[in-house]
Amino acid sequence: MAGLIIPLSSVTTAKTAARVGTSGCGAQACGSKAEPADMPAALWERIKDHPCYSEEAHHYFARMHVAVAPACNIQCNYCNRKYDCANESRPGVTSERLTPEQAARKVLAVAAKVPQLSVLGIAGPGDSMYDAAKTFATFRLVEKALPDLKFCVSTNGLALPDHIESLAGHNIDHVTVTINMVDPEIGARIYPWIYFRGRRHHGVEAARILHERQMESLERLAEKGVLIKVNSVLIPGINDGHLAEVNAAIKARGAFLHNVMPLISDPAHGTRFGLTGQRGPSPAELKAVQDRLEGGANLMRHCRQCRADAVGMLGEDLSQDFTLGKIEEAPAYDPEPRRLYREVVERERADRRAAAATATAGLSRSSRAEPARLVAVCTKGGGRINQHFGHAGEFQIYEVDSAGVRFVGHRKVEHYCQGGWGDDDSLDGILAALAGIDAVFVAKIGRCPKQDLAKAGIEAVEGHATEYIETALAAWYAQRQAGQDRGIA
Ligand code: CLF
Ligand code: SF4
Repeated sequence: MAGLIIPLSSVTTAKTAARVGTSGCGAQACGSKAEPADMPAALWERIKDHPCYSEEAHHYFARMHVAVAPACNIQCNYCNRKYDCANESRPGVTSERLTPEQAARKVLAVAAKVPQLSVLGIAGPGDSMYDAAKTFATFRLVEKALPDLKFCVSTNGLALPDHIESLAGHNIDHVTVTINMVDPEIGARIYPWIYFRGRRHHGVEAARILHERQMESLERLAEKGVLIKVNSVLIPGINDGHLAEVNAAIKARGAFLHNVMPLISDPAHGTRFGLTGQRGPSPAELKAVQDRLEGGANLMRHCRQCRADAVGMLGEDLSQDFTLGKIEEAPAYDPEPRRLYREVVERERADRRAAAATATAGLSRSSRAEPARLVAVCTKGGGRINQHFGHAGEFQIYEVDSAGVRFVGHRKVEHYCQGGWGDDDSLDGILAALAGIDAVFVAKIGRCPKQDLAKAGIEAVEGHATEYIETALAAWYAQRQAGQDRGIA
């Protein structure tokens, strides 16, 4: 465990190494770029430290899930829960199931080592509300020791209407409901069955019951003032053309955020979709659907589709460092590092916002319209370019044009650097993941991968190490605009 402590200085010098459900727990508007000026102060207070509800917060704060809810009351064609898997990073996977008491111990152990921790979520590996007794017992134990932690649950919504009062009573302010359809005919292609009121229902009838319970959940949560996020799994050919209707329906019922996630489909996972060849969307297809939804319910674009026992920053997975065998019986917890960390972050994010505003203001002044560019960034957190190319387990993707710099997603990759040397197989995968990208911003990169990127038409940009992402990207884009203005780009 020694060496796991993530230092406060990570915010400015980037020492956080980074890599990271039920249907997942797992914006350009609130989810992605919201700032205090975009909303009432009281609302900002509720989301500003939540790494899923605020895109800005995900550069600074961590969440953890405890896998106390193994049972589920529906079957999704994209789900196959695994309980002993350390290698897969996707919803429904966990290394071990916990009792509420074990979970509370684990939360204390993580809080003692990870000052970024701000949220405890229960996201399976089954359904947090079907297994509601374990979910609530866990929160009861944790709230005594860590009263400043935000609580979050993720659910398919079928059992949710039965627990609305209890959620409010436990101060659970953030609820995610996975809603993939509002048309039961489409639902029947996603859900083979549900278990409701003591019996199984199949096909369209099952999907209709689920739909009605999900809509009732949204309406009643909204009445209580709970912040609702809706997750939708984008399934090409099944609901890709339907998600605009879902977006409109959830917005009408008070959802705060809509998170459209790509279907993860692989025969090796043993899911029905994986075994029958249903493919997931490409990054470009995902972005196209998300772009089409702009203007409706606020979009979240930074979801990492976490494991049911995920620990750390969203792009990071420390879960294997906090298995039961590695944590103490009674972890010692000092709240001071987390308090100090939040102070540092408040200063840092204000500085970053000011720097970004200045940098992007210059972009709109160019007389020539340079086309929008897609840029990949290597970052370990803090909103800075602070990671070597070879160490990246994911790239954060930004779109830059004369209107500014916008976060649009992330792409996971295998590390290029494998203990001191570069891996050509990984590089092939990285180049495929970077399809459509114009430039990669890195803290450092070796000569060989730089040349290979150049051959693929991707510029590796090294000159902005440790700078804020927005500042660096705006400067790079402004240079291209200047070239356009001089007729040389
Ligand atoms: Fe967990 Fe979900 Fe709460 Fe976040 S995750 S229960 S809202 S604390 Fe976040 Fe993970 Fe995406 Fe979920 S990145 S899968 S959206
Ligand atoms: Fe799996 Fe149940 Fe979540 Fe569907 S709702 S993804 S079946 S755990």
